Amino acid sequence: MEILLSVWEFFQNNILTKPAFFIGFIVFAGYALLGKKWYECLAGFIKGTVGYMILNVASGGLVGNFRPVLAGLKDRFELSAAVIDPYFGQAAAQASVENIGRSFSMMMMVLLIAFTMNILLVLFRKYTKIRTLFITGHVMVQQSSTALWLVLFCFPGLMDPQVVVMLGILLGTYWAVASNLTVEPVAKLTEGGGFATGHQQMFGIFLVSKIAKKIGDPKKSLETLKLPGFLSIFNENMVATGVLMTIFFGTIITILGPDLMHQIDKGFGKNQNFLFYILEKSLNFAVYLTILQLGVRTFVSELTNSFQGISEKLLPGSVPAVDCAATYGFGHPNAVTFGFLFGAFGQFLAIMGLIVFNSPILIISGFVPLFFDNATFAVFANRLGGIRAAAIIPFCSGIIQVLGGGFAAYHFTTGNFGGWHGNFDWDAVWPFIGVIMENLQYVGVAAVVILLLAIPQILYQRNKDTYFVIAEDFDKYKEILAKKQGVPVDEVVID
Ligand code: ASC
Repeated sequence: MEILLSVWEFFQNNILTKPAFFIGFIVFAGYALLGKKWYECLAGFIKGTVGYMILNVASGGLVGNFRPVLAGLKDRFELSAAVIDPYFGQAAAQASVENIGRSFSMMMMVLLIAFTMNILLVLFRKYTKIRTLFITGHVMVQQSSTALWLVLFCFPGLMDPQVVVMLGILLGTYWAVASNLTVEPVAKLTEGGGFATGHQQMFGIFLVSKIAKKIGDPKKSLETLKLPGFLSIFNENMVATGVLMTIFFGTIITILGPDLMHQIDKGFGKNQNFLFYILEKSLNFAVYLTILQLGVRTFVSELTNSFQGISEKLLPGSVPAVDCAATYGFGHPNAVTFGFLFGAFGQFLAIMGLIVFNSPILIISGFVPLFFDNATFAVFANRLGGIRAAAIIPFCSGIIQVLGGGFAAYHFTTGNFGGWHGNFDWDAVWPFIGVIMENLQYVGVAAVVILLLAIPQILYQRNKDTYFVIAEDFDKYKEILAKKQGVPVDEVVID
C-alpha cells in the first residue's frame, strides 16, 4: 500500500498535474501501441508536450495578465466581494476546509479514486456507455478542492476515509459523464478531431449544442460576415481582438488608475506612460490568443493520431477529454473574442443587478470563467446558430455565472474566503448537487450518482446506431448519416 501510494504521489506530482507531460506520455504510448519506431514515438512525445506547453504559455499569460485587472475592481471600490474564478475558488475551498480543522491533503486520494472511477467507467463502457477519459490535470485538482469543501459542508461529521471514497465516486462519475456529453458536439465541430472536452463547462457545451440552432442561423456566422468600409479591418482576428481589448481593458484599467495598477502589476514600469502601458497590456491579449492557436494545433494533431493506439489496444473505444481551448483551433478566431465580450456584458449586467437588489453577497468577475467558458460557448454557438447565437448564449451564460456563482459563494460560505469556483458547470450544475446532498444526505449523493449515470444511457438509447461510431470512426458516422438522409456523403448535413 505504501509503495502504491508513493507511485501515485510521483505520478500525480510529475505527470497528472502537469498535463503537458501527461499528453506527451499518452502520445508516446499511443504511437508505441500502434507499432511505430522508437524515434517516431519520441518525436510524438516532444511535439505533444511542447504543443501543450505552448498552450500553457498562452493560457497562463492570459490568466496572469488579466485576472489581477478584473480582481483589482474589488480593491478599487473597497468591496467585500467574492471572485468567481477557479484559482480564487480553489484557495477559498482550501481555506474553508482548513478553517473547520480538516486536512486538505485528502485531495490526493480523492484524485486517485476519481480518476480510477473514470477509467473503470470507460473499461465497462459496454454497460456504462461512457467513452471519455478526463485528463486535464490542473482542472481536476481545482475541482477536487471545491468538491471536497462541498462534501465537508454537507457532511461535517463524516470521517476522512468515508469523505474520500464518497467524493471520489461522485467526482469520477461527474468527470466521466460530463466529458462524455461533449463527444458529439466536439466531434461535429472538429469533423472527427478524436478528442472531447474535459474542462469546467461540459454541461454548458452540451446545452449550447442543443439550443444554438434554435437561436440563430448558421448561415449568418462570423465566417460569412463581411464588414464594409473601415469596419472591414475587424475581419482580421488580430486587429479585432487588439481594438476590442484596448477598449475593454483600457476602460477598466483607467477606472483602476495608475497608482493601483503599479501595486497590482510589477510589469508596469515606473517610467512607462499610462496610455502606452494600457496599449501594451491590451494588445498582449491578441499575442496570447495567437500563441494559443499554435499550441492547440501542435498537440491536438499528435494526440488525435496517437490516441488510436490507446483506444484500439489499451482502453478500447476511449476518447481523451482535454482542455476547452483545444476547440478554439476549429472555430472562427473572432468567435473567441466575441464570446468573451458578450459574456462580460452579461456578467456586468448581473453584477449591477446584485448591487441594485441589495444582494447579501457581491461578485467580481473572474477572468477564467469569463473568457474560457464563454469563448468556448461562442465557438460552438457560431457553428450552429451563427453570430446571433454566439452573442446571446455567452451573454446569458454571463448572467448565469454571476447569479449561480453568487448563490454558491454565499450558501456554501466560500465567499467568506474570497471566492467561488465560478466556471459554468460550477455555477449551474454543482450548486444543485450541493443542495441535494445537503438536504437528502446519503440518499442525495446516491441520487446524484444514479442520475448522472443515467445520462449516457439516455443518449445511447436515442442514437444507438451512431453512438460509438461517432467517437471511433467519423467517416463511417458520415456514411450512416448520409444513408439516413438519402444523400451522397459529401452532401450530408451535420448539425
Ligand atoms: C481553467 C484553468 C486555467 C484555464 C486553462 C484554459 O479552468 O484553471 O488555467 O482554464 O485551462 O486553457
